[in-house]
Amino acid sequence: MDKCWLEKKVKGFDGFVIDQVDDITKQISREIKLLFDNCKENYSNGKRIIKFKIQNDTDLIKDGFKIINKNEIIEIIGKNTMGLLYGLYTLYRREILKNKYEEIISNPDQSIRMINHWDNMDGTIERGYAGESIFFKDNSFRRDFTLVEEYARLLASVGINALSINNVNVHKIETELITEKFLPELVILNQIFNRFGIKMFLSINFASPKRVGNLDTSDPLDENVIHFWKETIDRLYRYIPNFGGFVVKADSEGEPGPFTYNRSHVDGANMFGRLLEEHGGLCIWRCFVYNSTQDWRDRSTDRARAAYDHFMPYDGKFNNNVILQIKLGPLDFQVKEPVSPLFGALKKTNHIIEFQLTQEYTGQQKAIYYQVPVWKEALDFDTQHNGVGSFVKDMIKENSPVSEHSGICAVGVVGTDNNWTGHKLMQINLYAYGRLAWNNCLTTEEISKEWVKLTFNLTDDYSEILEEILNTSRETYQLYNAPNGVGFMCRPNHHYGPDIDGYEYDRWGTYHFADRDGVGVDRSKTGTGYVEQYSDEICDYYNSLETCPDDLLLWFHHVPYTHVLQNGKTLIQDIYDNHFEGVERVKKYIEQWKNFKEVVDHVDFENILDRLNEQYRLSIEWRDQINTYFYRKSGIKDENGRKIYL
Ligand code: GCW
Repeated sequence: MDKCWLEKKVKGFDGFVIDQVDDITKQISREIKLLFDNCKENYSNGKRIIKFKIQNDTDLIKDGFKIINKNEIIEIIGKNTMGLLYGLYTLYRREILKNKYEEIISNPDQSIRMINHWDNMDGTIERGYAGESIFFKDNSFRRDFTLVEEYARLLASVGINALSINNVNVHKIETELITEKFLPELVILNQIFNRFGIKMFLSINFASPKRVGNLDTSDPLDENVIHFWKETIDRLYRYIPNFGGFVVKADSEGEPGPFTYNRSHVDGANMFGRLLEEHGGLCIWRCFVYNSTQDWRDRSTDRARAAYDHFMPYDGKFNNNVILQIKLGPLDFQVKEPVSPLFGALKKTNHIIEFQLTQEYTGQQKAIYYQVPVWKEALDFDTQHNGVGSFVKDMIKENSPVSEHSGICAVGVVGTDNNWTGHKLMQINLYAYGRLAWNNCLTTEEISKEWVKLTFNLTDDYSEILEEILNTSRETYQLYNAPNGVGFMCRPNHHYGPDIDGYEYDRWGTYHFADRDGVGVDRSKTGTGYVEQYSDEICDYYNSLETCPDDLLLWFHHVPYTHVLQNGKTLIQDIYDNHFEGVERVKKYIEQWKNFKEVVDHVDFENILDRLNEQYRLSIEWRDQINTYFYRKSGIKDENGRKIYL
């Protein structure tokens, strides 16, 4: 498999010394052999050597490290052994990037830095576009432990420390993952992850007591149900004493949950919380709960309100080891959504923000879509809940009663494809996710520069072009997609390509309400009232047509096609302009990429070119369907007389 950003070797170090001996320090020796050329173990007489030391340094928090570079001796100091490993990966990066430094002090900004796999045991991956599951095959384990180990290395090298291996939609066979029959193999996987400081979690089925425990109920307050879960959890921890815990998707899109028994999500989550607590485990409970059997005629229900409406009333009621997992936006990983109003509002409940690495709605590993701009938009958003400067990235930990039980998680992207992510360039999202979760202040440009340098061997001119393509890719994708934040104009079910009315009369609660006069969802104070879920300041900002940003206008308001935006254009003209421009940009990416033929690996070159051609084809489809649709609805011509089909 492709070694991604760990391909190159560091030269010029003579040896290294580590005092401590445990699994992680053994791991450090292995890593040095893989990443450094001719660097001898237990050797301190050379010119350039690395010394590893555990120290209770007051500058450091858990997993943090210092690197001190003095007279050719590099000292890596960790608060714990994982700090040493993270320090080593950082040293590796600095050497490859040729960054100069004397002292680095680095602590993670977020405690939980997790990946959720949506892998099924038959080997498929829900919303996966990079091959099959690296964990499972034929309703069992794949048993390619080398692959798992290579993956664990990639994750640890960017600071990821938690992972759930199976889909949150837990089907029949996966429901049995918690039973005796699968535990021995889970032990093996866990050992691999452990060596890289990664905690392993399982997604569980809320209805397991009925489905595998032969009970007639899964009511979380029923004694037999509690007993079933206690036995299950105790057994899991007998096999895997440092098991992470459970991820739970309950009462969501047909998955079972406490509502079946007229119980609340607090009843459900705390039942797990109490049982897991004895073992130091966590219950990660998803907030993706909404009515997925809505009637499009019903204008009073607004899906965007759902997470807040369901969970806000229970703030402060959850156990200390229960963590709410909240999708970045209130709908579902659209190209453009406002941040979930739960951030900043939730004040007494542990929580993590959820991103999506796999490109479900954003090109399915065919389009270039570098996600740091999306994530930064969310993390840097000022909720103004505690006055100006109440940024989401801070609110997450400050408002979690146990700040170690807060952080970030992201839906996984890798599969068995040789380059892991289907599209070679989209390896950047996995890399960037870890880097940004560790250091929330890194910029879009800093991360792409690092990744390009670590991954390719390009001169500065070429690097700059590639970085530019990556840095602008989200904006490009946004230009030719559903306009001005309205969302969901994709094909139903598989979500690839445009189908403007595909969800308009369906049950999923994702409508755009276009008619002959205008388009958009009225979520203002006089509409569904969604906007009131934000702090007063943010509510006013989005509620007013004067201040609501152009690219979120149709998320919050239904406006006429002739409405004049802040950029001075009418809405209809903005839709046309953006869609023409989006396609031109993709065309330019292709022209630019063609010049890389001689300077990158042949397989990578072809992989990226093929996918760019497909992105171009689909961007034209988006442009023409959207432009024609709105031209037909509005009857208003493009001011610039470009081709719009009738
Ligand atoms: O958007 C939806 C996806 C589902 C996914 C769900 C979720 C795993 O289309 O495939 O199910 O989100 O996040 O639970």
